[in-house]
Amino acid sequence: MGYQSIEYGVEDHVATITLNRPEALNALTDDMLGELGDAVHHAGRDAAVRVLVLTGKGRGFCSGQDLRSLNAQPGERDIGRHLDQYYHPLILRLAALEKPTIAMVNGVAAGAGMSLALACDMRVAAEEARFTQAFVRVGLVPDSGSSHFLPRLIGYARALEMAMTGMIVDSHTALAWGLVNRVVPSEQLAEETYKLAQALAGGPPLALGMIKREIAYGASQPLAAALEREKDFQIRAAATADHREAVTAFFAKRPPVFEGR
Ligand code: LHQ
Repeated sequence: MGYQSIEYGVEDHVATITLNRPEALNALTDDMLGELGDAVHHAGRDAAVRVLVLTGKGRGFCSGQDLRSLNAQPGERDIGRHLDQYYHPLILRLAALEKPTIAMVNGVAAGAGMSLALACDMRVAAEEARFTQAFVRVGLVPDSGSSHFLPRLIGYARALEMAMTGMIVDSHTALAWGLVNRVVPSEQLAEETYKLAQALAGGPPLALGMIKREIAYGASQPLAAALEREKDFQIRAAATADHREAVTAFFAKRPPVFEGR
């Protein structure tokens, strides 16, 4: 699709976005952020895409905001505008995508690069993956959704320790803390990630979209409100052809084939 700083491809209903500035551990430039936002938008609109995988080329996943390009514009940088223009729409778009998203964390995820991984629904990490809320190490504070996602995933105390110290968390600690769904040797990273992606791509797309919204809502709402939301979505799910297909397939003792309707 003519991207310069990322790669985008779709295979077997799974779209993959690969951050492609390996020489800077895929640090995020304006161009890259623009392309990333466009690719996520595209994946959302493409009915052939049922799952999105986000990964990085080379030995890093993403080292966060490109500090060189920030440095190049001292005095005239408006971080608020920068966040409004690039990061916020991207993170909101990822979170609102009614399709499962998986961060395939091949290496270090730092600062806003870690936020990107957190904004995905699941994380599969290579043993070499590392996570750091690097913001504080450059005198900044968590942004791009880290303050929202991190305490929900690993709890207050660990989130605060990561955010306040900028400590580097290795993949096994990340797994123990619930920051990632699984850790695999790097040579198995793609295989394991796409196995999960294919399992999700074979699921009922409308229900998966609703599950994503339901869990996000339920995580922050009182029980009574969550019950109402579950009811609304269950009524919708029960009315889909995919639900009828699944029940028919169950009694026919065959795997269901879902069409997203
Ligand atoms: C980099 C970067 C990088 C440029 C490695 N930029 N080149 C902030 C402000 C405004 C608006 C929006 O949001 C934000 C949010 C943020 O993301 S703030 C946090 C920004 N990120 C960081 O502070 C992380 C900086 N990087 C590091 O601490 C280390 O590179 C980590 C821990 C990620 C990896 O360490 P190593 O594995 O030892 O690799 P390295 O440091 O040797 O880096 C390899 C190369 O990548 C190196 O370039 P060189 O030419 O010397 O080989 C680095 O300069 C470059 N690089 N991160 N963010």
